[in-house]
Amino acid sequence: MTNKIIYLSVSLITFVGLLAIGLNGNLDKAFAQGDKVAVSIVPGSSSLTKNGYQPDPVQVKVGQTVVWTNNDSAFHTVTSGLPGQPDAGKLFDSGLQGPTAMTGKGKTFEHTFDTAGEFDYHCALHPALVGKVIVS
Ligand SMILES: [Cu+2]
Repeated sequence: MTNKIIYLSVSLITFVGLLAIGLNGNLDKAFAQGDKVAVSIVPGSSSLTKNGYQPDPVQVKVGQTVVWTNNDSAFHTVTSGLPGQPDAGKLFDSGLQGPTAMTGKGKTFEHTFDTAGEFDYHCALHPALVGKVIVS
């Protein structure tokens, strides 16, 4: 009788433990999937020299994903680096064509930042439109 109680207790504790590990794993996964930070390309940003991307700078943690949404009626890009620099577009670029091109309102582009640092970016069509991502 005592052995049976011990057996049932150990089984129950093991079951609860595995359940907790399973739930915890799923929660971690759900958090990682939802770990996105939004930046808006605001209406009228074609003629703005600051705060065309909002917030600016945007602060994120290593591993987080920035999701830019074009809330303007004009075509914009999210292009890494500063305008005219040799490394422009090397790290990320929504581009001028293809599925990631932010041709109009509601278009989104995202990039996951895997290393800490400060990352300038700009719009290839409106070089005065610049922003920065600070990853810590
Ligand atoms: Cu633009």
